[in-house]
This record gives sequence, C-alpha cells and structure tokens, in this order.
Amino acid sequence: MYVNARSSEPDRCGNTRHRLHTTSTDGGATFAAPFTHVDGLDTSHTYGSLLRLTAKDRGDADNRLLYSGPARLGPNPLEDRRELAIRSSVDEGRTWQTVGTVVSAGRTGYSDLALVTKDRIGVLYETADKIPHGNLAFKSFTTGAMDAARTELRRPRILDESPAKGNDALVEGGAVIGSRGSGKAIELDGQDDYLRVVSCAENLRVKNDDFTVTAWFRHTDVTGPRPVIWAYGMPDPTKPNVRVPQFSVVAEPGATGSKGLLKGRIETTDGIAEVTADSAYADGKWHHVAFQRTAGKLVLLVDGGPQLPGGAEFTAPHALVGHASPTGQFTIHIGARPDFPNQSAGVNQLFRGGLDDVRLFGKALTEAQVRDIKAGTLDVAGDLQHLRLGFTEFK
Ligand SMILES: [Ca+2]
Ligand SMILES: [Ca+2]
Repeated sequence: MYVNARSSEPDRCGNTRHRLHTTSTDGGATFAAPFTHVDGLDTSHTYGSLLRLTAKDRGDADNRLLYSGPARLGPNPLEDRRELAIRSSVDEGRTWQTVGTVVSAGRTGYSDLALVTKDRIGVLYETADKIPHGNLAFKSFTTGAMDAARTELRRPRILDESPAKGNDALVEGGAVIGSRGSGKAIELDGQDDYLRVVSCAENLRVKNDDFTVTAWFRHTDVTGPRPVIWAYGMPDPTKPNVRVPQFSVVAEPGATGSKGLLKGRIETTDGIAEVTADSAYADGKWHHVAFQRTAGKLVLLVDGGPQLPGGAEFTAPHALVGHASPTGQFTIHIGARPDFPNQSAGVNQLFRGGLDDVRLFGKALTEAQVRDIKAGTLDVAGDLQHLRLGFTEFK
C-alpha cells in the first residue's frame, strides 16, 4: 500500500515540501518506514487523490499511478490552492514526474480521481473564483487527451545566495535572465512575470524590528504603480479597516508631476507609514534602492545615499509599534503586488523592466553598508542577511 499524504502543521512554514509519503506491506496496519517528503511534487498543503491507473501485478504492461492536487507551490491555504493538475509516477510512487495535465488554472482545492471507463479519467474537485472552495466541478477526459495536454508544472527557481540560504524564489510567467553591467539580472515583461518567495521562513519575518530591503531596478514606465518588492499581505477589499502587516517598495511613475515617486511603505496592526522619493527613476538606467525602518523613522537611500554623486536620502517619521510581518504563513512577491485575499487569481500590478540583487536584512544598515552593497560586496551584515537573490541562473 502506497500512502501519499498532505503535510500541514508544523511544516506549513520553513518548508516548501507539502506532501509526505510512505508504504505499508501489511495492508495498512503498520507503515514500513516513517513518512518522508515527496520530492518533485510542487503543491500547496491540500488534500489530494491517487489513482492506480495501470499495474504490472494486475496484468498491465506498465505501472502508472496518478495524483491530483494543486500544482502551485506555496504555504497559503487559500491563495496557493490553484492550478489543479494530474501528475504521474511510473515507479509505484517512488518518484513523481514534474510534467502534468492542468485540470483548472483557477483556485481549486480538494479533489478526487476515479476511473470512469477503461480509458477515461474523472476528477471531482472544489473550486470557486476568489477562494478555492464553495463549488464542486467534475471533468473527465481520456488518458490520451490527458497525456497530450501535459506541460511542465515545476517553476524555475532563483537561488537564495544569502548565508542562511533556503529562501529561493519561484519564477512566474516565463521571466528571463537578462544583464546588469557584466552580471545577470531578471527581466520582467510587465504582463505576467514576477517572483515569489514561498519558504515562509522565520528569518523573513521583520516583526517589529528594524530591517532593510535593497534592490537594483531599471524601468521606463510612465504609468504605475510598479512594485519592486511586496512582502506578506494585501488588504482584503471587503475589510478596508483591517490592518494587514506588510512592507513594500513601489515605483509610482505619474503619481505626482512628471517624475513620479518611489515609495517605501509599511503597514502594521498599529497603522500605515510611508516614505517617498521625489522620482520614480523611470529613465531606463539602473538605480539602487535601500528601504529601511530604523528607530523612529523610515528611510529611502537611492543610488547609495547622499555621499555618492547622484545619490539621495529621504526620511519620514515612523511611530508604529505593531509588527510589519504576520504571525501565520506568508509569501514575498518580487515585481508584483500579491493581490490576495478575496480577489480573483492573478496580479494586477506588475513591474516591467529589470530587477537585481534583492536583499533583506534584519537590521537597519548604515549608509556605508548600503554603499558597499551598491558596490557589489556580498558579505555585508552576513549574520542578518536573510535573503539575497542575484539572479545568476535558474535552478
Ligand atoms: Ca511572461
Ligand atoms: Ca545579479
């Protein structure tokens, strides 16, 4: 007996593998080995379904096990239950293929597979528009049609190169590696490209501590907003008075005057605070931004700060005492606004242009440290560097 199970608590955060499996050789009375993570099966933590389609020990020519479940990797029980897909194992569950057939690209929850006739698969599943459950849908298709529609479901990864590692980013929308000077950067098309950090690791929570987020960006947009990074949450439009912990750095070309704004913003349970630079820097050149919360104020250091030619510093008072990160599961979006909860799947605000060297630190860096980062130094505040995406290659 092969068992493939949902893995929820305590692994919802700090772990991007949300399925566990093992076997039993005595009909399920005992398990032959402890449950281990299922490699290659990207999913949110959601009930799934297995179907033993063919089996040599039943006289078939080959072994094939089907699995149905959302293919979107992530910790959020509502946002990441999407892209219901059917994937296959041809070795009785030892390994799973990363290609599969998408049954529905929208929000989809629990599902159940059945063999309708000898060559026809049926799948019954939960779905709705703004949440993944509420309605039941049924689809059926031949195994031939299912296989003809297979696509790669595993998103490419950009590796976290910080000393802590582990906070890799998923690449959405087919974003490509471009260049910044002699190095590499990510190119976002402004249509559907963005990145998500879904590790939900404890060291990515900024809590009520000081923090700094830094990035290179390059764009030419005259309309916006264009998010560089947006951590954690979005307000629920049905609950406008509920504060949602989050921070963001967003270019707002056209916001006021011809040069627009670059805005650093935090929201805590205590309220909202923001600091703005007097330009969206939409000149097609690479610019460096550091946004930080430091004792009593918010700071934006652009292009290394005022000690460098062309650099600038912008500050605003900040007296919020609440946490800027949630206590539960979260994701960090790069190049997009999260647009969740209670909104249709997808994102509306997308960055178009280049991003590079995105870093998050659990402290307020000094101006000298920000200049070092701009100069390309890697080991700045290494013990409190919790994320560093250099966009060198896809994994
Ligand atoms: Ca795209
Ligand atoms: Ca780079």
